[in-house]
Amino acid sequence: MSLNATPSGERKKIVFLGARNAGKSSLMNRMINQDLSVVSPVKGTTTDPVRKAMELLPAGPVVMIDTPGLDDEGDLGELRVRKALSASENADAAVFVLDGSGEDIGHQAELVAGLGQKGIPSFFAVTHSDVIRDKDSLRSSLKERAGESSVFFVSSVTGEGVEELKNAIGRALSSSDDESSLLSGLITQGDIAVLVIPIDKAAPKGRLILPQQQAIRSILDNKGVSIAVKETELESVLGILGRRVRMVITDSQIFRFVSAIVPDTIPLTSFSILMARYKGNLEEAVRGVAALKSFAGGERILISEGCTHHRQCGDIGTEKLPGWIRGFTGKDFIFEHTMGTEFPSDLSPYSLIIHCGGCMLTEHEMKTRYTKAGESSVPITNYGIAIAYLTGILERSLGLFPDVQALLDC
Ligand SMILES: Nc1nc2c(ncn2[C@@H]2O[C@H](COP(=O)(O)OP(=O)(O)OP(=O)(O)O)[C@@H](O)[C@H]2O)c(=O)[nH]1
Ligand SMILES: [Mg+2]
Repeated sequence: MSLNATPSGERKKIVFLGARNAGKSSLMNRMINQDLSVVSPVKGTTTDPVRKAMELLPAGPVVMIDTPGLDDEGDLGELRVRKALSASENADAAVFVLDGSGEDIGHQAELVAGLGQKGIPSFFAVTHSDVIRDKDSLRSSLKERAGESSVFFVSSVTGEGVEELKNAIGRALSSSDDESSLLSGLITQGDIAVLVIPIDKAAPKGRLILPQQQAIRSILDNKGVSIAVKETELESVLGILGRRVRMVITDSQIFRFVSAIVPDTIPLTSFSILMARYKGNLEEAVRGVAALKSFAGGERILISEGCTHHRQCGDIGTEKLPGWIRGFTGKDFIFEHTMGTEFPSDLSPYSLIIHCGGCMLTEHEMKTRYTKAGESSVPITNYGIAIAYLTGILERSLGLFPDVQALLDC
């Protein structure tokens, strides 16, 4: 990812869903003004989700996702349908694409029934409007499933209705945007935040990682002062600034080292804890980590990362966390790992899920994963909270959030 690009986790996802040949790819191509997805009269042309990042005003950065048809058949077809459904699970808006020139609009609408009830803005795009004769009867047959305002007659040939649909999606996504950021409510004008950023061999060459960038940006947005140091410079900076420092934010992996340097009078937290709060799952993650206390040994623990990176020697997910857990509990466990968009559909074999901070996933995607864990009654936590817990400083690192800190006594 380039430094100027919007992180994928900050892009709202718009997914196009419908039967094969409904015109999903044609419509997405028309909306992005580009022949990106292959279009053909053959059913099942799109076999994998196709993504296109763009700016959609007034919502801002979005990613459009074309998907395979939901009525695909056979073993491969089933796999494709699963991919389309998984793209829809993580979407922030859904466009249900129906071929208005086909006889079976009711059946097509049936295919997407239920997918729109996830509390995300949904739109019915009736394609082929250039050849539809009786729009009124189609509109009334869709009325029961969709409000009048969310049905759009579009033509990917003439462009009819496409701008209107784009504007409606842009408006719906912008109104669901709450403008919050990593440090919202924690920093006010003039506050000094010291960020402790280790530059070790795990640090990417020549740049900062996303939670660090987002913290700096959020401090600037809130008119605060951000001072970034390596752990080796922390003591001298605190010596100069003293109690004028509003808070110290550190990388979780050097939590214990940093905690020994930062006086108790200065609140200390981590990028992971801020990220969990931002993504709306801090409380659950704090509750989830406590499960470790009750393990007998031999339990299955899933360690899941939202991004895909090259595994290094001493990798946090595959090596460090399992090592710390064994050390803390004195017991051994079965550790399993997933990366990127892959996440098990059946969570029942697991006794605990430890997820990364999820900076590459949207808030919606993270919430979906937390919801799935909750539905399967599997405790879930995140890397930073697990590390803080295993190193005995979770209570201190939650000092900025007394309500959540109180959960530790439960
Ligand atoms: N006249 C007309 N033809 C269209 C329109 N939209 C799509 N088509 C045609 O319908 C056929 C199917 O379009 P696609 O965009 O490939 O449909 P799809 O839903 O992506 O299909 P799969 O990838 O197979 O699931 C192609 O021959 C398109 O040219 C439209 O608005 N008007
Ligand atoms: Mg297609």
